[in-house]
Amino acid sequence: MRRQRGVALVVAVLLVALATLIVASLIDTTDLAFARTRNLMREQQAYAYARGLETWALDGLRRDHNEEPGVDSNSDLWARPLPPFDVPGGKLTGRLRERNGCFNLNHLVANGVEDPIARRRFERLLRALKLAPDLADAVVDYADGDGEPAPRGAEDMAYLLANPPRRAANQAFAHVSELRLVRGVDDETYRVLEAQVCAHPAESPINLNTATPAVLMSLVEHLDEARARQLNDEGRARMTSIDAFVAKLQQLGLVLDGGPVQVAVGSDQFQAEALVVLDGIPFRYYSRIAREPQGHRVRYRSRGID
Ligand SMILES: [Ca+2]
Ligand SMILES: [Ca+2]
Repeated sequence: MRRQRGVALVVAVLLVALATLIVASLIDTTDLAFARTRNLMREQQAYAYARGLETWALDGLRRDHNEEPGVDSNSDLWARPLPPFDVPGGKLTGRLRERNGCFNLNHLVANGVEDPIARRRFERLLRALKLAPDLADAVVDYADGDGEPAPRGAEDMAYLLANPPRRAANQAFAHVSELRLVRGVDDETYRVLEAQVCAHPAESPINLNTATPAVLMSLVEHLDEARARQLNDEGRARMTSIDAFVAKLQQLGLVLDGGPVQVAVGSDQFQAEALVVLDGIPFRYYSRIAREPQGHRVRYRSRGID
């Protein structure tokens, strides 16, 4: 009799435990569903704010272009970050950056064939970054139209033997991260290069006002880092013509290698960035904007990473 009462007690305790578990999981599911719905709503809201900021950025770029066409620098009005301001549910900040201060990888190959001026400049960039200049062979091979490897280069045969097997793209770079696929570009090389190169349309020039010291060194033979930093003026350089840059070089006894090709004092690639924080949840949005003869166009949008 005592044993039966003992079993009944254990069963009762187990039932109570089970019931508690079920109720707890029900509450948890409700909380989770509530959180999920709130997050979805906040995401929609954040996206709407980011699109608003994009419109602000496009408007600013249009006005800037009308005021002084063809000249852009980091001291322009559009380059000032938007101070944080309150919106229902949180805070919003934004900024606009130009993206022409880099070496455009797509200058290296024109109509499927290596461009000798861009090739020389790229080799100088590699030297300025303390990387092997013959890496240029593999980068050009990856993008040029033929299947003939340069002496230190690599085409399909080398890539098909790689693990995993792949092929040379034999076309323009779509994104800088494609460099990771090029033979000889290891993690460290990529990390160094990524900060100095871009993969814009081939006609997109290097902006001399925003070019980093390393990119300036790529354009001029014998330009050392100290003088490149002087020309860059800590990112605040503001020349209104290519001639002004050439004149500064002349004072230093230097010349712009290749002449005024693939360079400019204006930008045609921009990035609008929005950071929206709602209920403590951060949302980051990026819009790539191209300045084209017919106007400004959003090339692509991304969230989280640029
Ligand atoms: Ca090729
Ligand atoms: Ca080739």
